[in-house]
Amino acid sequence: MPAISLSNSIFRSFRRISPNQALNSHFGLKFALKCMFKYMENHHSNNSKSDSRGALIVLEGLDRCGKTSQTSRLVSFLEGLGHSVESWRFPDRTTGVGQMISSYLSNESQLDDRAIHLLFSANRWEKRSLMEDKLRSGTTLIVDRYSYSGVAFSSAKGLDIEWCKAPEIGLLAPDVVVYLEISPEKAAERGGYGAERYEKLEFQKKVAQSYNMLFDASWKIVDATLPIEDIEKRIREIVLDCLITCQKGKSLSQLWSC
Ligand code: Z5A
Ligand code: MG
Repeated sequence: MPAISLSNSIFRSFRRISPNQALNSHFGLKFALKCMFKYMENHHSNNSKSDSRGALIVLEGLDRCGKTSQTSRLVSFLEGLGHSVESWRFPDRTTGVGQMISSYLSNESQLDDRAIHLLFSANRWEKRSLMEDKLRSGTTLIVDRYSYSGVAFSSAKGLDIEWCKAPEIGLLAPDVVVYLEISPEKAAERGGYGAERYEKLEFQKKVAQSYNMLFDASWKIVDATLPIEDIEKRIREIVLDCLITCQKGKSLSQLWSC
């Protein structure tokens, strides 16, 4: 497909050139990418048999690793390229279930560990069909925390990891999980700890160990201690490659296959 070859050669050339050249060619590159995405989106809407779709991108990591900052930067970047994209986050505190979760996180209510785990999962299930509709209609979703947070935080409390995964089975599997890696100590130095239930150094250490048990082939590890702009650049590369694969018709799959 010509648009795919175009994109591949754009990325190859972009990797070969110096930062100054990249800066100078920034607008040309942006324009080329914009044309490519428009071509692929039009191709999709003109061909009802096409399996082209948006990508499901998840950002994960410890508290304060930079997920929310990078989510909004990435969404702006993709919007600027003319791509159809939405920013999502879990927990989604706007729903009835989300409000129960929010009250628990802010220590206004108490719940059994298993009950809150299932609420977090239900909060994802209530958005599942909308998520699938959006992806199939060509919209890319950038999701700030997902099932991995659910399993990592609950298993860090001592719940069995397989029990934690069970209610997530059948949710859509991300095309890429960007894991922003930072030590709990470094993350704590960024400040802002203390307001919510899980924001304690000792607990975050256990969460980090739990995350380590969840790595699979869909994960890309990014050093979250780099300057924000460097992380942003790395995430863009990962995500643009992934968008192309999804536009080519990669099929949707479900958790929890690994
Ligand atoms: N939870 C759960 O138990 N089960 C589940 O299923 C789910 C979640 C989905 C709420 O999450 C809690 O719910 C969470 C897990 C649990 N508890 N904890 N802990 P949340 O997503 O609502 O938490 P949050 O408060 O929005 O975000 P966060 O995770 O704490 O932070 P972040 O989004 O990763 O980071 P940030 O807000 O982008 O940045 C934090 C600060 O660092 C900020 O001042 C930035 O300017 C700074 N920053 C960011 N990047 C950098 C770099 N590269 N260098 C220096 N400084 C930086
Ligand atoms: Mg956040």
